Amino acid sequence: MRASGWAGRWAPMAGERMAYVLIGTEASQFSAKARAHLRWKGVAFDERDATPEVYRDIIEPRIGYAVIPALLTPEGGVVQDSGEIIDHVDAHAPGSSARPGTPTQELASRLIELYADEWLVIAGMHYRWTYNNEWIVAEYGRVSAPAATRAEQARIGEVIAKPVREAAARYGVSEETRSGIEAHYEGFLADFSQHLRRHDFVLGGRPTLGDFALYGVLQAVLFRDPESGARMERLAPMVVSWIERMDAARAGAGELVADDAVPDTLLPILKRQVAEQFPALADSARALEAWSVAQPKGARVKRTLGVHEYMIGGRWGQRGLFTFPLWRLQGIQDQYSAMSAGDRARATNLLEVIGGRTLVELPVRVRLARRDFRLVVA
Ligand SMILES: N[C@@H](CCC(=O)N[C@@H](CS)C(=O)NCC(=O)O)C(=O)O
Repeated sequence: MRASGWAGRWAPMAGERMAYVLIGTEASQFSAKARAHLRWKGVAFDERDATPEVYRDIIEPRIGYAVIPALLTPEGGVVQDSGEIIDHVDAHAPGSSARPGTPTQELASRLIELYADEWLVIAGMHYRWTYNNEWIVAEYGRVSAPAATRAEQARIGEVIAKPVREAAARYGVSEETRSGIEAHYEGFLADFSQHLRRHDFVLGGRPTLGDFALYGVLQAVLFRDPESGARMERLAPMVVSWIERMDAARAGAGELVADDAVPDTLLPILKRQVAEQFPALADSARALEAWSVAQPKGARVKRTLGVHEYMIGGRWGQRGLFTFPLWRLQGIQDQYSAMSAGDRARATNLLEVIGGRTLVELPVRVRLARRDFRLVVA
Protein backbone atom coordinates (compact mmCIF):
# COMPACT_ATOMS: atom_id res chain seq x y z
CA MET A 1 0.00 0.00 0.00
CA ARG A 2 2.90 2.33 0.67
CA ALA A 3 3.62 4.39 -2.45
CA SER A 4 6.87 6.18 -3.12
CA GLY A 5 7.51 9.56 -4.68
CA TRP A 6 5.47 11.64 -2.23
CA ALA A 7 6.11 15.25 -3.08
CA GLY A 8 4.02 16.84 -0.37
CA ARG A 9 1.28 17.77 -2.84
CA TRP A 10 -2.33 17.05 -2.21
CA ALA A 11 -4.65 18.35 -4.89
CA PRO A 12 -5.89 16.37 -7.85
CA MET A 13 -4.88 17.79 -11.23
CA ALA A 14 -7.76 18.61 -13.58
CA GLY A 15 -9.55 15.38 -14.49
CA GLU A 16 -7.31 13.29 -12.30
CA ARG A 17 -8.81 10.89 -9.77
CA MET A 18 -6.55 9.97 -6.90
CA ALA A 19 -6.96 7.26 -4.34
CA TYR A 20 -7.48 7.97 -0.68
CA VAL A 21 -4.29 8.67 1.25
CA LEU A 22 -4.11 7.78 4.92
CA ILE A 23 -1.48 9.75 6.78
CA GLY A 24 -0.42 7.97 9.94
CA THR A 25 2.15 5.62 11.38
CA GLU A 26 2.19 1.94 12.20
CA ALA A 27 2.69 2.63 15.90
CA SER A 28 -0.30 4.98 16.14
CA GLN A 29 -3.46 3.66 17.77
CA PHE A 30 -5.89 5.82 15.83
CA SER A 31 -4.12 5.34 12.50
CA ALA A 32 -4.48 1.57 12.93
CA LYS A 33 -8.19 1.98 13.70
CA ALA A 34 -8.76 3.91 10.45
CA ARG A 35 -6.44 1.65 8.41
CA ALA A 36 -8.21 -1.53 9.53
CA HIS A 37 -11.53 -0.09 8.38
CA LEU A 38 -10.21 1.05 4.98
CA ARG A 39 -8.71 -2.38 4.43
CA TRP A 40 -11.89 -4.16 5.53
CA LYS A 41 -13.95 -1.98 3.17
CA GLY A 42 -11.67 -2.89 0.26
CA VAL A 43 -11.17 0.78 -0.62
CA ALA A 44 -8.07 1.66 -2.67
CA PHE A 45 -5.75 3.80 -0.56
CA ASP A 46 -2.12 4.78 -0.29
CA GLU A 47 -0.47 5.32 3.01
CA ARG A 48 2.10 7.96 4.01
CA ASP A 49 4.16 7.91 7.14
CA ALA A 50 3.67 11.01 9.23
CA THR A 51 7.25 12.28 9.05
CA PRO A 52 8.20 15.75 10.36
CA GLU A 53 7.98 17.03 6.74
CA VAL A 54 4.48 15.62 6.31
CA TYR A 55 3.40 17.27 9.56
CA ARG A 56 4.87 20.56 8.37
CA ASP A 57 3.62 20.47 4.78
CA ILE A 58 0.28 18.66 5.01
CA ILE A 59 -1.03 18.20 8.54
CA GLU A 60 -0.31 21.57 10.12
CA PRO A 61 -1.48 23.72 7.19
CA ARG A 62 -4.69 21.75 6.68
CA ILE A 63 -5.64 20.75 10.19
CA GLY A 64 -4.00 23.50 12.22
CA TYR A 65 -2.16 21.28 14.68
CA ALA A 66 -0.12 18.08 14.78
CA VAL A 67 -2.41 15.08 14.88
CA ILE A 68 -2.82 11.77 13.06
CA PRO A 69 -4.53 10.03 11.38
CA ALA A 70 -5.65 12.26 8.53
CA LEU A 71 -7.43 10.99 5.45
CA LEU A 72 -6.87 12.88 2.21
CA THR A 73 -9.84 12.27 -0.04
CA PRO A 74 -9.87 11.81 -3.84
CA GLU A 75 -11.70 15.16 -4.05
CA GLY A 76 -8.83 17.01 -2.36
CA GLY A 77 -10.45 17.25 1.08
CA VAL A 78 -9.12 16.14 4.44
CA VAL A 79 -10.88 14.23 7.22
CA GLN A 80 -9.50 13.99 10.75
CA ASP A 81 -10.60 11.90 13.67
CA SER A 82 -10.61 8.18 13.23
CA GLY A 83 -14.38 7.99 13.84
CA GLU A 84 -15.10 10.59 11.18
CA ILE A 85 -12.75 8.84 8.76
CA ILE A 86 -14.69 5.61 9.24
CA ASP A 87 -18.04 7.36 8.71
CA HIS A 88 -16.71 9.23 5.68
CA VAL A 89 -15.41 6.08 4.01
CA ASP A 90 -18.63 4.21 4.83
CA ALA A 91 -20.69 7.03 3.30
CA HIS A 92 -18.59 7.35 0.14
CA ALA A 93 -17.77 3.75 -0.69
CA PRO A 94 -20.39 1.11 -1.43
CA GLY A 95 -20.93 -2.02 0.64
CA SER A 96 -21.25 -2.91 4.31
CA SER A 97 -20.81 -0.30 6.99
CA ALA A 98 -18.87 -0.42 10.25
CA ARG A 99 -22.14 0.54 11.90
CA PRO A 100 -24.24 -2.45 12.96
CA GLY A 101 -27.47 -0.85 11.70
CA THR A 102 -29.69 -1.79 14.66
CA PRO A 103 -30.15 0.38 17.76
CA THR A 104 -28.89 -1.67 20.72
CA GLN A 105 -25.93 -3.09 18.83
CA GLU A 106 -25.14 0.44 17.64
CA LEU A 107 -25.16 1.62 21.25
CA ALA A 108 -22.90 -1.26 22.33
CA SER A 109 -20.54 -0.60 19.43
CA ARG A 110 -20.25 3.08 20.35
CA LEU A 111 -19.65 2.23 24.00
CA ILE A 112 -16.82 -0.12 23.04
CA GLU A 113 -15.35 2.60 20.81
CA LEU A 114 -15.46 5.08 23.71
CA TYR A 115 -13.78 2.49 25.93
CA ALA A 116 -11.04 1.46 23.49
CA ASP A 117 -10.21 4.99 22.34
CA GLU A 118 -10.41 6.83 25.61
CA TRP A 119 -9.77 4.28 28.38
CA LEU A 120 -7.68 1.40 27.05
CA VAL A 121 -5.42 4.15 25.70
CA ILE A 122 -4.24 4.45 29.33
CA ALA A 123 -2.99 0.85 29.20
CA GLY A 124 -1.41 1.50 25.81
CA MET A 125 0.48 4.50 27.21
CA HIS A 126 1.57 2.64 30.33
CA TYR A 127 2.93 -0.47 28.62
CA ARG A 128 4.58 1.51 25.83
CA TRP A 129 6.44 3.94 28.07
CA THR A 130 7.11 1.60 30.97
CA TYR A 131 8.25 -1.52 29.09
CA ASN A 132 8.90 -0.58 25.44
CA ASN A 133 10.58 2.79 25.75
CA GLU A 134 13.81 2.02 23.92
CA TRP A 135 12.03 0.19 21.13
CA ILE A 136 9.50 2.94 20.47
CA VAL A 137 12.19 5.64 20.49
CA ALA A 138 14.08 3.68 17.80
CA GLU A 139 10.83 3.19 15.87
CA TYR A 140 10.01 6.92 15.93
CA GLY A 141 13.51 7.63 14.64
CA ARG A 142 13.26 5.01 11.89
CA VAL A 143 9.94 6.43 10.63
CA SER A 144 10.99 10.08 10.86
CA ALA A 145 14.43 9.74 9.29
CA PRO A 146 14.60 6.46 7.36
CA ALA A 147 17.96 7.31 5.76
CA ALA A 148 19.72 8.36 8.99
CA THR A 149 22.17 6.22 10.98
CA ARG A 150 20.90 4.26 14.01
CA ALA A 151 22.51 6.74 16.38
CA GLU A 152 20.97 9.69 14.56
CA GLN A 153 17.58 7.93 14.53
CA ALA A 154 17.84 7.39 18.28
CA ARG A 155 18.52 11.10 18.76
CA ILE A 156 15.62 12.16 16.52
CA GLY A 157 13.36 9.50 18.04
CA GLU A 158 14.02 10.88 21.51
CA VAL A 159 13.06 14.41 20.44
CA ILE A 160 9.70 13.06 19.24
CA ALA A 161 9.24 10.66 22.13
CA LYS A 162 9.83 13.13 24.96
CA PRO A 163 6.52 15.04 24.77
CA VAL A 164 4.50 11.85 24.21
CA ARG A 165 6.18 10.16 27.19
CA GLU A 166 5.42 13.20 29.29
CA ALA A 167 1.80 13.13 28.11
CA ALA A 168 1.44 9.65 29.65
CA ALA A 169 1.18 11.28 33.07
CA ARG A 170 -1.74 13.39 31.84
CA TYR A 171 -3.47 10.17 30.83
CA GLY A 172 -3.11 8.89 34.39
CA VAL A 173 0.01 6.74 34.16
CA SER A 174 2.06 6.95 37.38
CA GLU A 175 3.75 4.84 40.05
CA GLU A 176 0.47 4.89 42.00
CA THR A 177 -1.71 3.64 39.15
CA ARG A 178 0.66 1.22 37.44
CA SER A 179 -0.57 -1.98 39.12
CA GLY A 180 -4.19 -0.84 38.73
CA ILE A 181 -3.74 -0.24 35.00
CA GLU A 182 -2.27 -3.71 34.62
CA ALA A 183 -5.10 -5.28 36.66
CA HIS A 184 -7.68 -3.45 34.56
CA TYR A 185 -6.07 -4.43 31.27
CA GLU A 186 -5.52 -8.05 32.24
CA GLY A 187 -9.13 -8.25 33.38
CA PHE A 188 -10.20 -6.93 30.01
CA LEU A 189 -7.97 -9.43 28.18
CA ALA A 190 -9.49 -12.31 30.16
CA ASP A 191 -13.06 -11.14 29.47
CA PHE A 192 -12.42 -10.47 25.80
CA SER A 193 -10.82 -13.93 25.46
CA GLN A 194 -13.96 -15.48 26.99
CA HIS A 195 -16.07 -13.54 24.50
CA LEU A 196 -13.90 -14.64 21.57
CA ARG A 197 -14.45 -18.29 22.46
CA ARG A 198 -18.06 -17.80 21.33
CA HIS A 199 -17.88 -15.00 18.75
CA ASP A 200 -15.41 -14.07 16.04
CA PHE A 201 -15.90 -10.33 16.61
CA VAL A 202 -17.48 -7.95 19.14
CA LEU A 203 -21.03 -8.35 17.82
CA GLY A 204 -20.83 -11.67 15.99
CA GLY A 205 -19.54 -12.73 12.61
CA ARG A 206 -18.19 -9.47 11.21
CA PRO A 207 -16.28 -6.51 12.59
CA THR A 208 -18.11 -3.33 13.61
CA LEU A 209 -16.99 0.06 14.94
CA GLY A 210 -16.07 -1.39 18.35
CA ASP A 211 -13.73 -3.94 16.74
CA PHE A 212 -11.94 -1.26 14.72
CA ALA A 213 -11.44 0.87 17.83
CA LEU A 214 -10.18 -2.09 19.87
CA TYR A 215 -7.88 -3.07 17.03
CA GLY A 216 -6.30 0.40 17.17
CA VAL A 217 -5.02 0.11 20.72
CA LEU A 218 -4.58 -3.66 20.82
CA GLN A 219 -2.76 -4.12 17.51
CA ALA A 220 -0.79 -0.90 16.97
CA VAL A 221 0.33 -0.49 20.55
CA LEU A 222 -0.15 -3.44 22.88
CA PHE A 223 0.54 -6.26 20.41
CA ARG A 224 3.05 -4.62 18.12
CA ASP A 225 5.27 -3.21 20.88
CA PRO A 226 7.48 -6.21 21.76
CA GLU A 227 7.21 -6.51 25.57
CA SER A 228 3.47 -6.02 25.75
CA GLY A 229 3.10 -8.16 22.60
CA ALA A 230 4.83 -11.10 24.28
CA ARG A 231 2.59 -10.58 27.29
CA MET A 232 -0.51 -10.66 25.08
CA GLU A 233 0.66 -13.87 23.40
CA ARG A 234 1.09 -15.42 26.83
CA LEU A 235 -2.06 -14.14 28.53
CA ALA A 236 -4.51 -13.89 25.65
CA PRO A 237 -3.75 -15.97 22.55
CA MET A 238 -7.45 -15.68 21.63
CA VAL A 239 -6.99 -11.93 21.31
CA VAL A 240 -3.95 -12.44 19.08
CA SER A 241 -6.08 -14.71 16.87
CA TRP A 242 -8.75 -11.98 16.73
CA ILE A 243 -6.08 -9.50 15.55
CA GLU A 244 -5.23 -11.94 12.76
CA ARG A 245 -8.93 -12.31 11.91
CA MET A 246 -9.25 -8.52 11.77
CA ASP A 247 -6.30 -8.39 9.36
CA ALA A 248 -7.98 -10.91 7.06
CA ALA A 249 -11.61 -9.70 7.36
CA ARG A 250 -13.25 -8.16 4.31
CA ALA A 251 -16.63 -6.41 4.07
CA GLY A 252 -19.49 -8.49 2.74
CA ALA A 253 -18.82 -11.62 4.78
CA GLY A 254 -20.27 -12.52 8.17
CA GLU A 255 -23.52 -11.93 10.06
CA LEU A 256 -24.02 -10.11 13.33
CA VAL A 257 -25.79 -11.79 16.24
CA ALA A 258 -29.53 -11.92 15.38
CA ASP A 259 -32.32 -9.69 16.71
CA ASP A 260 -30.17 -6.72 17.71
CA ALA A 261 -28.91 -8.75 20.68
CA VAL A 262 -25.73 -7.90 22.57
CA PRO A 263 -23.80 -11.06 23.47
CA ASP A 264 -23.79 -11.84 27.23
CA THR A 265 -20.03 -12.30 27.07
CA LEU A 266 -19.68 -8.59 26.29
CA LEU A 267 -21.38 -7.59 29.54
CA PRO A 268 -18.36 -8.01 31.85
CA ILE A 269 -16.36 -5.72 29.54
CA LEU A 270 -19.10 -3.08 29.50
CA LYS A 271 -19.55 -3.36 33.28
CA ARG A 272 -15.85 -2.76 33.89
CA GLN A 273 -16.03 0.23 31.53
CA VAL A 274 -18.99 1.72 33.37
CA ALA A 275 -17.46 1.11 36.79
CA GLU A 276 -14.19 2.84 35.96
CA GLN A 277 -14.50 5.07 32.90
CA PHE A 278 -17.98 6.48 33.59
CA PRO A 279 -17.06 8.24 36.88
CA ALA A 280 -14.15 9.90 35.05
CA LEU A 281 -16.52 10.98 32.26
CA ALA A 282 -18.93 12.39 34.83
CA ASP A 283 -16.10 14.42 36.38
CA SER A 284 -15.14 15.74 32.93
CA ALA A 285 -18.77 16.63 32.23
CA ARG A 286 -18.99 18.61 35.48
CA ALA A 287 -15.72 20.41 34.67
CA LEU A 288 -17.02 21.27 31.19
CA GLU A 289 -20.28 22.61 32.60
CA ALA A 290 -18.43 24.79 35.12
CA TRP A 291 -15.94 26.07 32.57
CA SER A 292 -18.54 26.82 29.90
CA VAL A 293 -20.59 29.19 32.11
CA ALA A 294 -18.39 32.13 31.11
CA GLN A 295 -17.90 31.02 27.50
CA PRO A 296 -19.68 32.30 24.37
CA LYS A 297 -21.02 29.99 21.68
CA GLY A 298 -18.22 28.89 19.40
CA ALA A 299 -15.57 29.07 22.15
CA ARG A 300 -12.81 26.53 21.66
CA VAL A 301 -12.85 23.78 24.24
CA LYS A 302 -9.46 22.94 25.72
CA ARG A 303 -8.27 19.33 25.54
CA THR A 304 -8.18 19.04 29.32
CA LEU A 305 -9.86 21.13 32.01
CA GLY A 306 -7.55 20.61 34.96
CA VAL A 307 -6.88 17.32 36.72
CA HIS A 308 -8.86 14.99 38.96
CA GLU A 309 -8.47 11.90 41.12
CA TYR A 310 -9.46 8.81 39.19
CA MET A 311 -9.55 5.09 39.87
CA ILE A 312 -8.33 2.29 37.63
CA GLY A 313 -8.10 -1.38 38.60
CA GLY A 314 -8.66 -0.41 42.23
CA ARG A 315 -5.82 2.14 42.38
CA TRP A 316 -6.24 5.89 42.65
CA GLY A 317 -4.17 8.47 40.83
CA GLN A 318 -4.31 11.79 39.02
CA ARG A 319 -5.42 12.29 35.47
CA GLY A 320 -6.36 15.14 33.14
CA LEU A 321 -10.06 15.95 32.78
CA PHE A 322 -10.23 15.20 29.08
CA THR A 323 -12.94 16.81 26.97
CA PHE A 324 -12.79 14.79 23.75
CA PRO A 325 -14.44 11.72 25.34
CA LEU A 326 -17.45 13.97 26.05
CA TRP A 327 -17.82 14.45 22.31
CA ARG A 328 -18.10 10.69 21.87
CA LEU A 329 -20.44 10.53 24.88
CA GLN A 330 -22.66 13.20 23.31
CA GLY A 331 -22.93 11.03 20.19
CA ILE A 332 -24.03 8.11 22.37
CA GLN A 333 -26.59 10.24 24.22
CA ASP A 334 -27.97 11.59 20.94
CA GLN A 335 -28.28 8.12 19.44
CA TYR A 336 -30.04 6.88 22.59
CA SER A 337 -32.49 9.76 22.82
CA ALA A 338 -33.38 9.52 19.10
CA MET A 339 -34.52 5.89 19.48
CA SER A 340 -38.19 4.95 19.24
CA ALA A 341 -39.82 4.08 22.58
CA GLY A 342 -39.60 0.33 21.90
CA ASP A 343 -35.96 0.46 20.84
CA ARG A 344 -35.10 2.65 23.80
CA ALA A 345 -36.69 0.21 26.23
CA ARG A 346 -34.32 -2.52 25.00
CA ALA A 347 -31.32 -0.20 25.06
CA THR A 348 -32.28 0.94 28.57
CA ASN A 349 -32.32 -2.67 29.62
CA LEU A 350 -28.71 -3.05 28.47
CA LEU A 351 -27.71 0.17 30.24
CA GLU A 352 -29.41 -1.01 33.47
CA VAL A 353 -27.58 -4.34 33.35
CA ILE A 354 -24.18 -2.69 32.95
CA GLY A 355 -24.98 0.16 35.37
CA GLY A 356 -24.59 2.97 32.85
CA ARG A 357 -28.12 4.34 32.61
CA THR A 358 -27.70 7.58 34.56
CA LEU A 359 -24.82 8.97 32.55
CA VAL A 360 -26.33 8.12 29.18
CA GLU A 361 -29.82 9.35 30.10
CA LEU A 362 -28.76 12.66 31.59
CA PRO A 363 -27.21 14.63 28.75
CA VAL A 364 -24.34 16.94 29.61
CA ARG A 365 -25.78 20.47 29.83
CA VAL A 366 -23.26 21.92 27.38
CA ARG A 367 -23.54 20.89 23.76
CA LEU A 368 -20.35 20.43 21.82
CA ALA A 369 -19.66 20.76 18.10
CA ARG A 370 -16.56 20.10 16.04
CA ARG A 371 -15.35 22.98 13.92
CA ASP A 372 -12.05 23.18 12.04
CA PHE A 373 -10.99 19.88 13.61
CA ARG A 374 -11.49 21.22 17.14
CA LEU A 375 -14.18 21.02 19.77
CA VAL A 376 -16.22 24.17 20.36
CA VAL A 377 -19.23 25.12 22.47
CA ALA A 378 -22.21 24.60 20.14
N1 LIG B 1 -9.75 11.37 18.46
C1 LIG B 1 -8.61 11.38 17.58
C2 LIG B 1 -7.36 11.10 18.38
C3 LIG B 1 -6.12 11.16 17.53
C4 LIG B 1 -4.85 11.04 18.35
O1 LIG B 1 -4.83 11.20 19.59
N2 LIG B 1 -3.77 10.75 17.63
C5 LIG B 1 -2.45 10.67 18.24
C6 LIG B 1 -1.62 9.61 17.57
S1 LIG B 1 -2.33 8.00 17.74
C7 LIG B 1 -1.80 11.99 18.02
O2 LIG B 1 -1.58 12.42 16.93
N3 LIG B 1 -1.51 12.70 19.10
C8 LIG B 1 -0.88 13.97 19.04
C9 LIG B 1 -1.42 14.80 20.11
O3 LIG B 1 -2.36 14.30 20.76
O4 LIG B 1 -0.96 15.91 20.31
C10 LIG B 1 -8.83 10.33 16.51
O5 LIG B 1 -9.56 9.35 16.78
O6 LIG B 1 -8.35 10.51 15.40
